[in-house]
Amino acid sequence: MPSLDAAQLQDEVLRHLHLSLATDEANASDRDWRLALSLAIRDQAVKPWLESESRAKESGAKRVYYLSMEFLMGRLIEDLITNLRIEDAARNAMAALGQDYDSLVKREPDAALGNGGLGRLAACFLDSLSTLGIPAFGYGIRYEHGLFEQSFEDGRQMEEAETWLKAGDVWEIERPERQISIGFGGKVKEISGKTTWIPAESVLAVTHDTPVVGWEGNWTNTLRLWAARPVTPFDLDAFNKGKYKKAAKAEMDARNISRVLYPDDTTDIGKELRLKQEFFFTAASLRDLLQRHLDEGNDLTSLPNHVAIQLNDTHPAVAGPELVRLLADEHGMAMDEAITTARACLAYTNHTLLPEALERWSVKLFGKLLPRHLQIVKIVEKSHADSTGSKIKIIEDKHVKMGELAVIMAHKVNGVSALHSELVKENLFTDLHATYPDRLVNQTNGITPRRWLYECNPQLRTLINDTIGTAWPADLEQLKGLEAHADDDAFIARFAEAKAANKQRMAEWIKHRDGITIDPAMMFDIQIKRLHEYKRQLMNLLETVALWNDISDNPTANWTPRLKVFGGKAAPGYVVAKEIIHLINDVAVKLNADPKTRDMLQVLYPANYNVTMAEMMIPATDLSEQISTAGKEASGTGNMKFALNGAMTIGTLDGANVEIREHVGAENFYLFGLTAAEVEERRKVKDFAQKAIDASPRLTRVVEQIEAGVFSPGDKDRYTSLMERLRTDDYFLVTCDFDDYFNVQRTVDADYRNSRDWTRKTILNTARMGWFSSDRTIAGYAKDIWNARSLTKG
Ligand code: 26V
Repeated sequence: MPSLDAAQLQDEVLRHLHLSLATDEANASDRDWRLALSLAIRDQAVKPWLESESRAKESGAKRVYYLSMEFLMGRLIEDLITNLRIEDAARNAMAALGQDYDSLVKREPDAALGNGGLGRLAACFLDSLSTLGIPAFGYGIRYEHGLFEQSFEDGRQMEEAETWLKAGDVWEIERPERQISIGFGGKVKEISGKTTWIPAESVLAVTHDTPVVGWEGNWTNTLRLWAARPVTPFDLDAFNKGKYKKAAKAEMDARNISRVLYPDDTTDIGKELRLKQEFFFTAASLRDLLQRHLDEGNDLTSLPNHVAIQLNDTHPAVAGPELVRLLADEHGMAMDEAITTARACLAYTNHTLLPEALERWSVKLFGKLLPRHLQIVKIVEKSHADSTGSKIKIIEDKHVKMGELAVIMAHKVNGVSALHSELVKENLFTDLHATYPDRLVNQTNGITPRRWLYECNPQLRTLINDTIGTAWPADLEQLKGLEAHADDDAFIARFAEAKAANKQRMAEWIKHRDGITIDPAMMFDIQIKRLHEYKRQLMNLLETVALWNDISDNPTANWTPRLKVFGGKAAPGYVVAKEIIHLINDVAVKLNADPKTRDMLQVLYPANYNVTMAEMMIPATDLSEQISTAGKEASGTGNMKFALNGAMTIGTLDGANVEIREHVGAENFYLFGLTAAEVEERRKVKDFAQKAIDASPRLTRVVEQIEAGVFSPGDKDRYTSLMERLRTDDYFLVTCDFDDYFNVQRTVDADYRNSRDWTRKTILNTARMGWFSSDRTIAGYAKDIWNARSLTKG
């Protein structure tokens, strides 16, 4: 493990302040200090990084290539400091320089190159791959603009471009000499007996590398992001003729490919650019890894011994035909062998069953951008049909179905929780599962305990260290050792103190950020995640209004004071989700102003939820809301973060909730709602939603209040269509689960008042969540899917 003391680090920071940033102590800005510290820390990562790469090379071991459109990294500074174990040195060095370490660290912008769970999972996986010492690259796109910034105007969501690169990314190493030309469009020709794709246009993919340091700095992998640049900087001839726009057009078109992360792809506009993004980073990554394989003196037949390519959803599924094309057309391998070789390298993870999120490209667009790939898709489809007799098509209704393509081109396909993987087999790829019975498997998601406990919850970290020692961050099952203390009064008191301190920290943060006062003595009931109907933020809100009604009717009863917290962004084109955001904000205004109830119930919706906000809120949570319609949330990973940090969960039998409940014990989990099978049955009942509303006086009252404009004074009809949808088209069964949810919430109220027993339950949650470390998940992938090994562990 690299080590350096505060004095050495102080010298390094000053050196960077002077030589890299050309300033001095008297003139340095906060940004200068942050960058100087970051550069000094990055330096510490370089030697182990280079050593890891050369060890990987010498060993000839298999490398894992994780292809993902999204990496939701958040801030990196604390991650590196923690993993390099130089926390004290960093803190003391900055103090000696008269700088406040905590406020400097907070100035780093989040790298928000992802939308939600899928992108954050990729980031946790990188952390675990390095911690486990498995040689790996994360491959993705260096978006100039990450996920949009959200603000609220009169309760409505507004979006603005995000600018994380404004002050430069201090962690990346740009390698301008390492660039790969990527083609689009054009024609396929036979040239001296060889099938050759001649693209009509090309762009360059330029390498940007970021070190990913594992726990204790024992191994460092690379996150390699591609930026799109023009082949020729600009058209000098056009420029000299005064045609400035024309002169710059090629550059703009090229740069647009890595300009912005797609916040959704529900609309037709941008479809072509999205497909270009997918092919751009996939093709660059494949060429890069093939070159490495050949440079290391291997031949292509041995590719599957050295290369495991994981497709994070279907976004990089064009890797199938592209790898076949590279092997067959460019390296002369026979087509059948190319398909077999590619399949032995490729594996695919499915992250959703939602039909609107399953990628399909029109044959017209696909063939226009990737004419040779369309031919190869047809060859693959035919070879699949010939060898298996299967009738499943990749191309159907004039669309290329990327899910089917990925299953047929992969040797293993996994879902992300036990329940979801079963549903993938039963409902999504039913016929393909029958054809390839060993292909579909499960790897339940996990989270990195370094970021999601050690770093974000120093209070609890210290208590755990004091109780079971310090080896748990790399071996999370050791948390089991806390169980023995679950009945120990002194330990219970310290656990409760840690929670209280985290709630206090969150209260100060929101006061400072938004000027809002919240009371840390209330129960913090938190739902933070993307806004989507299936996640049912609306049900949570309806329950909030129902509770408000009950409190208003009987304000002197013995209520358990609650703070309801919402956080999350809606896709800019997702109208219903945006109406729900508006309604949450409208309800917040009304309830928070009600003198009769506001000491018992308050609603908070801080704008612009991101990884950093999650790190603040999760440790402060008493109750975690995981209330999706059963069968719809593939896994969830937020659910794991909350339970690990000692929150109780109220949730449905969905995604990884099922396994969380099994691990923490049914008595330590608030379960409600229909099961996935019951959901399917209920949908068949005529007018099920209206019937459920009619059967529930509480729900009826709430819906009628919203319809009457109680929360939108002066604009009575604001939520008419939202409520109409609830009554007649409640696809996610908010109405059917409402009463059960409301009632279980009252059990939560009662239990929370018995604070000793409540804390005991939350301790058992933390103690029993060790299995949900992403180290366990990655070890599972390595064994069952990649056949990859660790170079640091025996
Ligand atoms: C994408 C889209 C795009 C079009 C509009 C509707 C829609 C709905 C959902 C999605 C999700 C795409 C895939 C995804 O992010 N899945 C999430 O993956 C997490 C990591 O495996 C998992 O924990 C979440 O349950 C799952 O939703």
